Formats: sequence, structure tokens, C-alpha cells
Amino acid sequence: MSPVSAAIALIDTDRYDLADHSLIEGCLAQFRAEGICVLPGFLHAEAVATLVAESDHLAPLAHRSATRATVFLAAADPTLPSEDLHAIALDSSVEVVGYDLFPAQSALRALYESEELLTFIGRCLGVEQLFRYADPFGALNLAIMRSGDRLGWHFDMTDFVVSIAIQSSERGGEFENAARIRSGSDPGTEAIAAVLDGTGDHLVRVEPMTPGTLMIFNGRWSLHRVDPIVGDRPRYVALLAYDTKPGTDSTDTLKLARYGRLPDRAATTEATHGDR
Ligand SMILES: O=C(O)CCC(=O)C(=O)O
Repeated sequence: MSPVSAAIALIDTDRYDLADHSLIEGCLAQFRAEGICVLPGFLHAEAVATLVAESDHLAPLAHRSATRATVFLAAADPTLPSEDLHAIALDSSVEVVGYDLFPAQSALRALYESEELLTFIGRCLGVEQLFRYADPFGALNLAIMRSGDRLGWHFDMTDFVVSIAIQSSERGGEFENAARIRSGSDPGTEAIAAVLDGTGDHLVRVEPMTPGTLMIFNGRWSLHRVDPIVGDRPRYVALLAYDTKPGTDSTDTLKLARYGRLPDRAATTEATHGDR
């Protein structure tokens, strides 16, 4: 089977016909209204089993990182008042397998490199033309979270992230989201502070990240986190990175932090944007 048809065979096309205009219009409307579009059961159950086996195989190649950062993914400034959002540091830890480590026959690679999926996601985003991320590590990631790992509340630096839930942890690992808590014209400072101190729980929704779910998410304006993982079973999520401009790469600093290494080519062009 060619890599392209291998990818399409993983998708439940009876439920999600990638060329169906009403499906695309529904996704676009949901993404524009809520900054998120969740497609449960996007992959067949057998495909999820394949991806779990692939993730088990790839996991030993992952790089582990642990960070303390503000919701804006910056270092906290201790000179500011303790309640200032720029002074509050939150813990995150995760293991990541970079794109270059996915073998040629990888099912996740086939999904990411599928033109049909690229076109479908572009249409769901209302984007004329979508490009795969140019970061040789960050274009496709397997994110692995083990017992005690968490992602603290944060905003993404990219306009959208596409994720595929592969395996849930025994407990915890919930994806919590305060949708559209800020915008280009409203920094949402009070609401963000309320979510952080627990008084803004009504602003937060748990998104149903059951295995096989595809999620298109605008994390630039939505505050989100992953609850601490509990139990021995690792949480696996694939992160597929695209951009509206060709050639977008991340910085060497971000590559070193996330993957612990740099591409072979000596000088990596500094980022246009991107948080991984
Ligand atoms: O693992 C997830 O479900 C979300 C990942 C995430 O929030 C991120 O990579 O910024």
C-alpha cells in the first residue's frame, strides 16, 4: 500500500469523509466560534492500536524536558509582584520524539505526509493553502507523558495545533481549556488570573481527548493545560504542525530545549515563529 492510501486507511472515512463540504463547514464554524474543533473517532480502533504499538516502539528515543514558565511560555520575572501573571511560574514536563526519528514506514508519518489530510485541515481552518512546518524536528512530534508529568497552564505561540490522541493515562492527563480567554484586543488578565487561582473554574472545559480523536486547536487565545498523569500507562499524543507560510521553522533555543539537540546542518535559520 502506498503511504498515502496507508494514511487514508487509518481514518474512519465513513464517519469523516474528508471531501464532505458540510463536514468541513461544520468544522470551520466550530473552529471560528470556539477556537477548537474536536473530531472523536477520527481514526479506526485498529489504527489506534497500530499507533499505540508504534508509540511504544518510538518512546525510548524521546527527549525528556522539564520547564518552569509563565502562561506566556517565558521565564518568570521575580522582580514583579507575586500576583503578576509574568511572575507566576508553572511546571511542565514531557518527553518528545522529533519528526526525524519517525521511520519511513511509520503510520504517524504517513498521516502527517498525507495530502488529503493536509487539504482537509486547511479547509477546516479556512486557510487557502496550508504548509507543513519546516522544522525537521518539530513538524511531527510524539508527546509522551508519564506518571507525575503535566503541562502547566499556557498559551501557544502558534495559531493552531493539530493533535491526535493515541493513548490515555490510567487517570489524570485531562486536557483542560479556557477557550478564547484573551484576544488581540483583550489580554484577559483578570480571567487568566482567576483560572490560575481556581476561582475561574467555570471558564474551563475538559475536552474529550479519547484515543482516535483529532483536534484542531487555536492555543494562542485559549489558556490550556494537561493535568498531572497518574498511573503506569503513558499518555501518548501526536502533534502535527502546519503553518500558513512555507518554510516556517523554530529557533535553535527551542530545539535544544525540546529535543536536546540541533539538526546536522550547522546554522539553523532563526524562527519566524513557532513554539516547538
Ligand atoms: O498534549 C496535549 O494534549 C496538549 C499539548 C499542548 O498543550 C501543547 O503542546 O502546547
